[in-house]
Amino acid sequence: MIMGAAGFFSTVSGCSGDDDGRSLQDAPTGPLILGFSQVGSESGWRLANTRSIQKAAEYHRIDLRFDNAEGSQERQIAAIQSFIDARVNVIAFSPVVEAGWDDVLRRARDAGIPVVLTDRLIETADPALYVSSIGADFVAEGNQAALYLSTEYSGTNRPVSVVEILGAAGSTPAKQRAEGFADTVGAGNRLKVVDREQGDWTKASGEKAMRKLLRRNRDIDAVFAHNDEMGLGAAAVLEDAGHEPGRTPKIVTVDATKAGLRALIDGRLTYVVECSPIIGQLLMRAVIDLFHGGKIPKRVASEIVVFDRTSAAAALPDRSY
Ligand code: GYE
Repeated sequence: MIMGAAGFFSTVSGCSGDDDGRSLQDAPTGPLILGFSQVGSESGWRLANTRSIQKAAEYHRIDLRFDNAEGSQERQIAAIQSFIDARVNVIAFSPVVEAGWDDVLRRARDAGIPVVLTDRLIETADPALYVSSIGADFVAEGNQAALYLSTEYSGTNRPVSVVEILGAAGSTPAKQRAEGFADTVGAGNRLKVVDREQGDWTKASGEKAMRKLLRRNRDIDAVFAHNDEMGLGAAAVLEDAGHEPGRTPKIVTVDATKAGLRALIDGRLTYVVECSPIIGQLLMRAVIDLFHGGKIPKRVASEIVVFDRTSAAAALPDRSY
């Protein structure tokens, strides 16, 4: 178990590197040069993730070449190629979507540059294209959201109508939170996801999605929004429509940003599942170990933390994001 800056992360077996876990790469003489391609600036979570990576690189005196793709896969691929051309020592990135990375990652491998995935995953037939992935268990986050609602309605003997606002299409958190939520809903006989609408992680997309869901559905007992921003957008629309968001309907979100926890304390959200963005130290640890003989776990996953109104009030003063 590794203690990250904002919680515990556990490693999964299958260390990269040769048998005794010796260094995969010969250590460079000067500072390590890390090329990092970030998804964008779409949410409070993402801004905290960027700050965590930049602060950790500075702390460890790693030369960080940082590119913000502002949501474009094409720009992420171009940034990774530029890191290859600049012959950085190591590349890391959070893939905006799962598909379409094999070609550029093969070029990184051909150039002898190891790649670390952060936050999200890629679809590939060749998992050797990256040495490690550091991020949250998004399926478990979806499980946890549905488990909360299932428990809340355990005394109800009627079907409970849930609507879902999805994160950006094709991204690991959107796919896996939906998968985890559906698995737990399907395991019971009370909750029913009666409708879904596509969002893109922003508050505006949550507002737009909730307006459409309200037009299509008369009775909504609960909303599951894949992140705080979309949940807050949904709450604003519900409030304008005369509902009491957080109570009728209940609203469950993921991330646990300060804005999310404040809304939880105010009663406008009902339950929040944490997904820690503070992975900078873990990334730099992996980068340093890659060149200085440490063992590189193939997977480092964060533990699940959940918040209700009481625990949010206790946690908020010390929140770093
Ligand atoms: O939930 C959302 C951000 O990849 C886990 O992306 C991250 C997600 C997070 O925009 O707020």
